[in-house]
Amino acid sequence: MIATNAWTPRIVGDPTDQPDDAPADGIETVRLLAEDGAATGHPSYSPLLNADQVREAYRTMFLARRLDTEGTNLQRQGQLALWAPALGQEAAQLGAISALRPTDMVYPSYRELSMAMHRGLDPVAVFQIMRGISHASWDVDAHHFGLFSFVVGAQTLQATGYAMGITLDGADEVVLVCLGDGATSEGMVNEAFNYAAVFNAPVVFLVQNNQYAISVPNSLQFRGAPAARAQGFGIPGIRVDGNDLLAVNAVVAEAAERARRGEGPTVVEAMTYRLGAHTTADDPTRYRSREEEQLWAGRDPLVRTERWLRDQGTHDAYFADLASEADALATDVRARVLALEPVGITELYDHVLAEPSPALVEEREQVRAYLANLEGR
Ligand SMILES: Cc1ncc(C[n+]2csc(CCOP(=O)(O)OP(=O)(O)O)c2C)c(N)n1
Repeated sequence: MIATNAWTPRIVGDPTDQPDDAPADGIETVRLLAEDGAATGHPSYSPLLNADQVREAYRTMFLARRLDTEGTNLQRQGQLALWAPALGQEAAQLGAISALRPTDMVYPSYRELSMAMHRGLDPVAVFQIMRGISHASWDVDAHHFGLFSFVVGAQTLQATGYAMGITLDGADEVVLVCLGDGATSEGMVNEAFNYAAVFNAPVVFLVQNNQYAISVPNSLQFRGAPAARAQGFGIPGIRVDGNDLLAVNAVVAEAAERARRGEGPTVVEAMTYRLGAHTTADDPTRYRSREEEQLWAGRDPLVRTERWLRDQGTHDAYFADLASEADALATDVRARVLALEPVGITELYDHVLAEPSPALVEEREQVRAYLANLEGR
């Protein structure tokens, strides 16, 4: 256990309730659900979601996972250029976004299909990106949900700038930004942490620590974990069990409320595991063991949440209906994805900037001329 100081105002929990393979740096992993889904007590945090709210979050997690499988299948069938599965990270995502108000801004990375669905986006919008026919087609302002960021870490600067704007406007909003463990090595992320701290920006950095940046494990990524490193920037850092929906929700809710009160940013390190490949272009058997994958498959956040819901009296019928709903959704999304028409290459320039710059127009015209030249052959 680390000593508490001004930047770690956390009471360490019961060490017997820590994951067996918790990082050896002594930082507590906050949990409210044991691995068998049984509720555990915690000296500082209590569940904030009632059974109905957990059912609603679980529904989105379940539907997103079903579409995740469909995404991988469609890529394998040549219908998508790429798919980035989020299998195993659903509780970290839904726990966090359920802690916000609908008007709070979210900056996703590229794995947050479940968060997009929570914000009412048509999942086909995400499939369009992965089919390579759209940069992203949703209205960021209407959904308070930023575009996917494929430039690792760039979204943390955008989120911090947006949060600084909230302060200048005196608006009653906070920002949540998603990033991975690997992203914390990016210069941009370190700049964002520093700016957020110095300007007391109302932003919560949700680091989904799925333990790998493609094939690079945490042990080759950093010596100081994200929750610990935050303190060097003057930001509270807290680690939470990312497969525990209730704990992530409670920790992010506290961080969001701190931000809303004008007390600045927080780094939340949600410990989780990417059960699938990094993307469909990756083969995780090259860099991690079957035993490790099985250990984490046994910690599946959907199974854990389902157990809690069953303990609370949720009946079989709910789960059966949800499975049918998920299959119907997957069928519908698949059909609509297959019906998507390719866009012209030069149309891809239409949504880069609201007012196209001369350089952009010139590039588009060069591409147009090149394509016309090809047709003439
Ligand atoms: C600036 C930048 N550098 C490198 C890449 C290539 N790249 C794509 S994903 C990735 C790993 C990111 O790992 P992490 O931040 O842990 O997130 P995860 O994919 O595990 O969710 C890298 C290096 C990129 N897209 N952008």
